[in-house]
Amino acid sequence: MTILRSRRSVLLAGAAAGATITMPWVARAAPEFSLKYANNVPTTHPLNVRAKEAMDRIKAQTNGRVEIEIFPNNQLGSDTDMLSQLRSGAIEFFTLSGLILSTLVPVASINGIGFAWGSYDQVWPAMDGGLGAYIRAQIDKAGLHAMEQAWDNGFRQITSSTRPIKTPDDLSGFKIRVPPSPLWTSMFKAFDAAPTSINFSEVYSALQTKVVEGQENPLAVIFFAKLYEVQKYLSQTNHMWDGFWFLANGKAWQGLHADVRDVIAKNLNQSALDQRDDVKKANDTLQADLTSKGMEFIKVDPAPFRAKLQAAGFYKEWRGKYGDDAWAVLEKFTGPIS
Ligand code: X2X
Repeated sequence: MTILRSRRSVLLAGAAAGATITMPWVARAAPEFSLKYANNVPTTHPLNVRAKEAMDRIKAQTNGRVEIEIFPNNQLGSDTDMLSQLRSGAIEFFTLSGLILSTLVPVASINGIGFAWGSYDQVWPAMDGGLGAYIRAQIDKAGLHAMEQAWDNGFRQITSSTRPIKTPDDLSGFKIRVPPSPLWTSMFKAFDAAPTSINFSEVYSALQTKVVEGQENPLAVIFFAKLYEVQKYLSQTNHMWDGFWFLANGKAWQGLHADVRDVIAKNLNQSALDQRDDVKKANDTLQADLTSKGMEFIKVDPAPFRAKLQAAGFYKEWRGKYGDDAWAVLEKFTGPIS
């Protein structure tokens, strides 16, 4: 007589014997947690390459209990749309620049202060240290949760289809696209430019149809989003460093088991570090790549740009908006800004 033992009794017997039971005849159960993650960069960008690795490791390390589906390249809408989806819980995860997040969490744009950073040697001790912790605490208060390690967007460069930008005066009246963020608009108004807030999902077409003359982004975004097809000049201003916070809907995050949260955070943070290395390595070759695509690189002296911001009262204005406490945390890592 065949004794049909229940799946549970087989599992218990196996567990008791210290065996790991694999029952190929049992179809894999649906994941306990099916989650959604959205972002705004092309699938070829290092952010998506490393995020995919993280999701694969999370699925494997949870034995299939957790599956996080990636919706890259603005598939779910603009940054503004996706932030609303994250806040409502329609998606559980979203990577977003702190400067755009600042429409909800004002201090989240502080790392984007113009010409604040000399190099990555200053950026990561700040973002992985006291400045990142300060910002993340404010993000938590807004009902979201930011993973400990920010991902790298990069040092931003100004591009143009009409004329090379060599000095601050070249920005006078320049029709430049900026992401939807008060800090970005403020900075380019301080240069007497004509900034227009446009979500990244619309940037290529806005440049192609000449709605704007230029935009500003790190080399990796310019390359992987193929902006070289609609831009001619690239001025190496390094006017801002910007990153991506890997954000979770706060209620959804707390609704996960603690062991699941630990696996997700560990793997996302590891991929953030891997992605930072990718961007750093890519920056060593992207100038040649973009030049081969027809872009003309212009070396720029940052000093007159920084002086113009100071003369326009930009630093004083934003120190007042963030408050002395936040500004002190920033200057602990950047040195005096004024
Ligand atoms: O919108 C941009 O320019 C981008 C892609 O760099 C950000 O997400 C801030």
